[in-house]
Amino acid sequence: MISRRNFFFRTAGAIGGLLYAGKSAQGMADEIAGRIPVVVSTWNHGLPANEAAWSVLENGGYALDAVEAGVRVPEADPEVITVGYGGLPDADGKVTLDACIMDEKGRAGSVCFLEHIMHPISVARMVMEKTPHVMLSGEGALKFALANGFKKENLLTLEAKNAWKKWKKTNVGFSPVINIEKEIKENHDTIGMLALDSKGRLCGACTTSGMAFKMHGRVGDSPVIGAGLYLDGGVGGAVATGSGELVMKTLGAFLVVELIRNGLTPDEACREAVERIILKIPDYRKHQIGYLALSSKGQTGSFSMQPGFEYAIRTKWGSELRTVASFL
Ligand code: SD4
Repeated sequence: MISRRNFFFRTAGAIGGLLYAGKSAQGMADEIAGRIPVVVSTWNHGLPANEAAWSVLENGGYALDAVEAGVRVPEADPEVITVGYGGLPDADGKVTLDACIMDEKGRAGSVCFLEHIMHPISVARMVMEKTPHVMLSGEGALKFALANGFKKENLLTLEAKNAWKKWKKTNVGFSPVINIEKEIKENHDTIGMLALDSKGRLCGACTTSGMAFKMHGRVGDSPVIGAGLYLDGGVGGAVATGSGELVMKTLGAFLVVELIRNGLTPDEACREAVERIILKIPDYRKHQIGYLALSSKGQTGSFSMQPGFEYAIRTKWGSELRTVASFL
């Protein structure tokens, strides 16, 4: 059983980190009051992504355009080895991508198991805007993308191919352990982004190449509405990163948003959703899970299973990378 006391003790240390360190009480007050545009995204690759989103938001633009522009940055960056171009391949050496997007009206679009397209998020948006469906997969998603002007590209970089060859030789099989502080240096992972624009419209996006060396055909939480991303324009939004199987089994992002609806703060809601995994899934210690939430009032919150998770935030006061409290 989890001791609630111990649980809250462990989380308390990072709550200070969620404030605008040295910035101003005004900054925090405005964030809570929702008087400002704000964009948040997972991991340190969220910093440049947020800048692209911010250039839309600061000019009074639409949060949906902001999140799409934002996550396209790591999608196109070969140095980011878990999103889009340069992403690590699956066990068969294929780069297969998952992405989804949601707007303030509750519309959603998604693609999964998509190959050869550098910007799956833009295909997901097109699924949302141009089809009667929510999700397209594999060959069908590729066909739809090509029919709509997207280019077929090789997304497997030499570095990613070499990493895959090395993995094949070690024959260690699939390992879900990722991004745990002090164990893995590169803190690059799925990007989930939430933005609230100056008109109060809340939108979100999530895009990934998924777990490295996954079974061919495996789809994670990231393109699943309610798992990797969920939002209700009048309540709040949430994104997930980490072991998708655990997030899917507890419908993590939906859970976070429903908890906010029921009165929890975004921090509390993210904690509770991690705790749900701890209570339900016996081998939770082998996994990293990070939740990030933004309420429709502009309040942010986050919590993770393992230490090492961080998120980027951009407001008119500038850009910041925040360390997140963890259960372990
Ligand atoms: C997945 N959730 O495919 C993604 C991977 C991820 O941090 O977010 N890693 O399961």
